[in-house]
Amino acid sequence: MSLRFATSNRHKFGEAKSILNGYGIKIEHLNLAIDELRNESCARVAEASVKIAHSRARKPLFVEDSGLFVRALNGFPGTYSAWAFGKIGNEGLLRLMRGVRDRRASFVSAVAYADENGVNIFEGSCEGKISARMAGKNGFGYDPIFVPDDSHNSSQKTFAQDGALKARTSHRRRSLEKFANWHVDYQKQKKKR
Ligand code: ITT
Repeated sequence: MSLRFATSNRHKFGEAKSILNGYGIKIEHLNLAIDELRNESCARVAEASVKIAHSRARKPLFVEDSGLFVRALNGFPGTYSAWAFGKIGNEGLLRLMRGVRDRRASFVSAVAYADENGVNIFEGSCEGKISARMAGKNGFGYDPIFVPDDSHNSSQKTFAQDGALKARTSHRRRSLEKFANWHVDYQKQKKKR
């Protein structure tokens, strides 16, 4: 069984490949340029994107929309995370957070799958904090400034410092696990019909 993942982000693809592999789901990369909907919800953005992708590819596929929601910034950059990262990067976000005591933030991921039966959405999130400074070289995007809340992370490592911590606790891990469990079951039901 092989599934198509439409994304322009090779890091997302790599993470999804290794997570879904654990469920026996193989994925293929589909590079489709999709203009994203402007909306503050990752689920709504993913839903709109997967409809466009499915209408073009006409094959079962999924997309993932994600973002970093910083509480003291009223959820910014949220669904504009990729754009904001390109404009101000981690340095800029740390500047916006200078002197801010409430450092809580969450990463959110929404996976949207579409086939001839319609669209299904799976969400996952990871709570954490924005660090005081950048640390670590792994991962991508905001990983060097995000410290997940995790009882095994007493040394307050960022995602970029601890790839195993990210693989275990990330927003993407959680949304994809929900998707994988559903998909395995869905395939079984389909075969019975
Ligand atoms: P596609 O839409 O083509 O899949 P994209 O990178 O543009 O790729 P999004 O629109 O979903 O994806 O933007 C998500 C951005 O949020 C991403 O580019 C990063 O800046 C940030 N982000 C999401 N997940 C992240 C993670 O696990 N680690 C670090 N930053 C992340």
